[in-house]
Amino acid sequence: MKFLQKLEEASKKNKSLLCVGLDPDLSKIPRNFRDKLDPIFEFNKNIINQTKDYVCAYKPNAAFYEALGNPGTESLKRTIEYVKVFGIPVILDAKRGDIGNSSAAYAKAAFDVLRADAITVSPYMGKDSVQPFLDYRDKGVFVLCLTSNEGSRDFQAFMYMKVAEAVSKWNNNGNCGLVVGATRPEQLKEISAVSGDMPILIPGVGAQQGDLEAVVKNGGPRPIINSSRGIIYDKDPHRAAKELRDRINELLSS
Ligand code: OMP
Repeated sequence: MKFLQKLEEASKKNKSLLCVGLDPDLSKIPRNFRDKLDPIFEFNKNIINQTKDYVCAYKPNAAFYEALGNPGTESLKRTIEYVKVFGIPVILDAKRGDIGNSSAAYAKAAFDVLRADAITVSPYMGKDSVQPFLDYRDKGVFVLCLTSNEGSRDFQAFMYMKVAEAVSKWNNNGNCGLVVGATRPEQLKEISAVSGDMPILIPGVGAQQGDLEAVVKNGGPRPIINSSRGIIYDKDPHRAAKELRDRINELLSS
């Protein structure tokens, strides 16, 4: 099934625009998981079991798994396979992008080996660095447009509209999306005005204190609103995900 179709089905079924970020940190996960054979997978599995009825997607950030070496990669693979059981799409947050030949290998790793449904990529090296990902027509490709961190003012501030317009043109297979931080609601409005019906992945609510109300208002027709630490480290992830899903829906209808 195509990424976008899978996203829409999960979104419809769970009445949700919420994406939960699976960014597990061994030093922060509860003690009872640390004694298990695969602590990261067991922690994720518990989060998935508690939140799977309230999300439209999951977004594991590759850094947290790669930092653990081969066992981390195995935990990531198992996590992706586990999410698949519920028909929910997985966006691998890897922010890749290199010369075409190397990007092709990154795309193979994400889509053929890890079997993610979508990936985040950087546009900095230009279209040929993103093309190998776009060639996987059934997979989603989220291009960084304006990120949530302070440093996005260094370079991205001068070119985010150029990125949004370029990616709209690269979208021949209908599999592109953009990434815009929830901490940049005014720019999100400008971006969604030119990005048509491309989905916009919006991280930065919760721990980074992005403006949820403005994000829902300015996020275009297909916002995907991500929270990672705000959900996974809550003492009750089930309640945290449900509350955030419901709050988004409330804002949508107000
Ligand atoms: P929390 O701040 O814990 O909700 O995590 C946010 C997640 O989204 C992390 O995995 C970040 O790496 C990622 N992210 C941002 O925080 N800001 C961005 O602009 C883009 C991303 C991303 O591409 O997902």
